[in-house]
Amino acid sequence: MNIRPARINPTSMTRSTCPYCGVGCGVLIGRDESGTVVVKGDPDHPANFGRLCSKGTALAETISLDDRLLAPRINGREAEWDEALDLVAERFSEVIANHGPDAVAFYVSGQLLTEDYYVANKLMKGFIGSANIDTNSRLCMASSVAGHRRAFGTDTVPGLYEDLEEADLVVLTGSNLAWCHPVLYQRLVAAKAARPAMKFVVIDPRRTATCDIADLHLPIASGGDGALFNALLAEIDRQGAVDRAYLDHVNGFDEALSAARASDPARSGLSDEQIAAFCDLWIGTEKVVTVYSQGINQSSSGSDKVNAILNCHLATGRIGKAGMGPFSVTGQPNAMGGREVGGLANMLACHMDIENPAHRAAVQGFWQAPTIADKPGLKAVDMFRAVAEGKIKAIWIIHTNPVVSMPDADAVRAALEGCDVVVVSDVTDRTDTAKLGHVLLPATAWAEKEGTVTNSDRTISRQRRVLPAPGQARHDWRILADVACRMGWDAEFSWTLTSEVFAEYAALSGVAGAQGVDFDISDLAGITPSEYAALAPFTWPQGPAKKGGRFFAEGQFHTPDGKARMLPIVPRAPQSAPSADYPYRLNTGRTRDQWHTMTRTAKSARLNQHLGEPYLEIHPLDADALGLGPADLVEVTSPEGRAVLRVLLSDAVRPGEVFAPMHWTAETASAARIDALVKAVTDPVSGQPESKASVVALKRFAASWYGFAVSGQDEPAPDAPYWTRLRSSSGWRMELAGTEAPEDWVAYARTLFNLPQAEAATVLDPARGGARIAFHNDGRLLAALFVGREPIALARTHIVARVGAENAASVLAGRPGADAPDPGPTICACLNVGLNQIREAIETGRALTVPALGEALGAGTSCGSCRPELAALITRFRLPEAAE
Ligand SMILES: Nc1nc2c(c(=O)[nH]1)N[C@H]1C(S)=C(S)[C@@H](COP(=O)(O)OP(=O)(O)OC[C@H]3O[C@@H](n4cnc5c(=O)[nH]c(N)nc54)[C@H](O)[C@@H]3O)O[C@H]1N2
Ligand SMILES: Nc1nc2c(c(=O)[nH]1)N[C@H]1C(S)=C(S)[C@@H](COP(=O)(O)OP(=O)(O)OC[C@H]3O[C@@H](n4cnc5c(=O)[nH]c(N)nc54)[C@H](O)[C@@H]3O)O[C@H]1N2
Ligand code: SF4
Ligand SMILES: [Mo]
Repeated sequence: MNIRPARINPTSMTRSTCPYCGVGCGVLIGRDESGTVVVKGDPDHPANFGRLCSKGTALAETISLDDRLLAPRINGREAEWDEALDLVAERFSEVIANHGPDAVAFYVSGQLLTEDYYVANKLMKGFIGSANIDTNSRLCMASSVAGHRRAFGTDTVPGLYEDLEEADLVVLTGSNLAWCHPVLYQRLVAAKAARPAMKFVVIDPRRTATCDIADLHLPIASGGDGALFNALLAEIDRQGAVDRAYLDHVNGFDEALSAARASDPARSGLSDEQIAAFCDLWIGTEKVVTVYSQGINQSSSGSDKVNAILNCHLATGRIGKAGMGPFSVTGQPNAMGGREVGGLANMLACHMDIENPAHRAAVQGFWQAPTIADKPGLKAVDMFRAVAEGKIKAIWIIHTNPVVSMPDADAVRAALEGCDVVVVSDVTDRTDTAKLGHVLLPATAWAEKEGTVTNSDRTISRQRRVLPAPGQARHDWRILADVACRMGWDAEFSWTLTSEVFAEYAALSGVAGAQGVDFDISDLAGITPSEYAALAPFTWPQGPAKKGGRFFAEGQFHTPDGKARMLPIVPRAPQSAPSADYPYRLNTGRTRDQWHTMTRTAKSARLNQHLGEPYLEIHPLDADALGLGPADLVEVTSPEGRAVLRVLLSDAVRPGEVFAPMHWTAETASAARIDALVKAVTDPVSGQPESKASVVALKRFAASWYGFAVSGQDEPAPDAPYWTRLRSSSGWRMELAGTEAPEDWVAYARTLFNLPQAEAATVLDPARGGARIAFHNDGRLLAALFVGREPIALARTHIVARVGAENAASVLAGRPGADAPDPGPTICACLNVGLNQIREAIETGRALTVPALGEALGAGTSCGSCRPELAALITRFRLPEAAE
């Protein structure tokens, strides 16, 4: 292929890729005059054309070495690499020798770079000889992978991003694109502005920020998508919209149709009118793209839900053509690359099948491997169960935090506590998982490492290194290869450059292509280090058979007869049903400005200002029935575990359903690891857990005191039944609550802040249970604690800003002076615009549109991630008279 060199930017910025979501935005990294690292959107990258969201914009704030793991550790003490690597190799070899290769496992991540992933997969499947390598993509993309493979024969995403812009109708189901793929969402907003006739349907039990763009929002019952898409298929047939010519490329139409006709549309939880409106729009719009994400995948019927969607596109031939097709958006930056490379326990490298003897022989031959795994390994949930049962005796966890993100997370924690050998490769030791590692291996982080990633539309981009490896940190692939060499395979793991790993992988994909597999990038097999250094983004495949573009417009599926398969779908409800003991449905997911378990995004004070506390979104009617007020705390219990969260009243969720973010950890809150409550039930085909449909009981957490604290000191150690701890612009901020008030608040505060000697100013009101304490050094505020019997209603932004300032005692008034009104919780993270400011501008009629808010306050004018929230605030605060 023609390897276009990346254009050299005159300002000597380095081109790389954002390490967060699967949109895969290109970034430019450089330094300003003062030498500070700056990150901007790459105007030439085909995913984002210069745009970045709030998380991408804040990347430079997350690269500090605070909290970094900088040297290997063995049982808590620092060690040399040689000792740590020898130990890992010895312990793994020992377990394999005594108990067989299936007694060891790797649990890896869709955030690993392709080269890292390639080495991990090669070591486990070809040399250790087990397929016990699984990845957090099992929690994320496995149902899409299973659905694709069942329908297409391979795990192929047929379309491209521009299809979403060219479509006349975009259906988003189980996707909160505005928060989770913000730049793709912004591309859609721009497409709609250019072509107002374009329509959007959002299918989600909640009214999310994404609904801002929706012409139609369908608040589907949890798990109801199978019933809805079955209804659509039956209606496609009834209205005569089946593409008979395209059916020549498809098997299974009749069976799929009769199953669809037999299924009850009412199980979608939608009214006949809503279903009819949806079907008419979908059938009546040829150029339709159906985008889906975790509301589809994370379900005990996830793969069937995927196939129900694919059925509709196959029946109408709306696939692989401009502006048409099913489109699974990937979550992690390299979720797609990991699938390509064979990171899942049931796949081989380069989309080849572990069950296929010809594929196994091809891979083994190419690797010159002593063995090759011949049956699928354990999928994530089963893998940790096997750890708990002692069947897996050594596990290596790389680039993921399963003690927080796996369902039934307390059981995962217990499993690791009981495991003989736990090795963790991470960039920090401050994770709930690393706390349990016997051996910790320091990895280089984004901006220090190099390799490639594949985004949602099959675009492969380079991540480039701009910072030196700090301390002893090494690249993930290098650490894996170092261990492989020590296990006796030095010839096969002897690369010295990342580009050599990539070239080997590209060559192997040619072997796959020769087997008729879709994934072939063998044009790059001869890539040189300098070509690799200059590699510009390109879309796979890039092999002799096909270069870039879409798949399946003319059929040509990767099944034995070349035809796609439609599947008969019998919709199933989520496995747990609400009951008298656990009456509420617990839905979980993401917030706009945090990334998963917060180890990186929570380093940015700016990002921490958006929804900076673990919360439970609950309908006001349910809250009333439970006696829950607006800022109360609620105790959430499931058969698996418990959490205590802040109540967030909202009619965006339906009565009987509650929503909580997945981000909080034992590092950031006392009891808010939401996966401790999630039942570990999985889809029978994909093994993906049902992360969005557990059942819980709710009870007011009867706090007798509430507290808010700020500190400019070292990390505080809160001791309270409820606490949360986050970095702020001036140090730390904490929320606290308890059931028994300490006798001496000043002593409590001294311990909390580790300020045994500092001068204190206090306002104590024991009769009313109130205390306000400010520690200072010659009048300069060091830390402050506010407690009372009710939730603390104080201007938090103002108090955070006071840390380090003079006149410490004045903070005890708790409110800003008239000259400095409280901006309220941050909505626009880029320009730091708060809710109160926005509300004021709307209520006074000063700004009644999103662009007007931009003009008046700057809000929404930089990355644009907050625009859907601005629109929602306008609807909420707009006074009736102003609307006239
Ligand atoms: N800000 C931010 N962005 C991220 C991430 C992050 O951590 N933070 N993570 C990235 C990753 S790895 C992923 S996988 C993606 C996930 O991206 P999304 O899938 O868009 O995000 P989620 O919030 O997990 O879930 C999407 C929606 O599914 C809805 N839902 C729940 N049950 C159902 C159902 O039965 N049917 C339907 N139709 N909808 C349902 C939920 O209410 C939720 O709004 O985001 C990526 N982007
Ligand atoms: N209830 C519920 N649970 C969920 C979900 C949900 O929607 N609801 N979503 C699921 C989904 S879709 C996903 S993708 C998972 C995500 O869950 P995880 O993968 O567990 O979450 P992360 O916080 O992204 O973990 C990444 C880890 O890698 C570390 N790290 C960062 N950079 C590097 C590096 O370069 N090398 C190495 N070795 N380590 C590094 C980080 O510090 C962090 O500890 O959560 C899943 N869990
Ligand atoms: S949308 Fe945001 S998080 Fe996703 S890749 Fe782009 S900048 Fe990064
Ligand atoms: Mo994900």
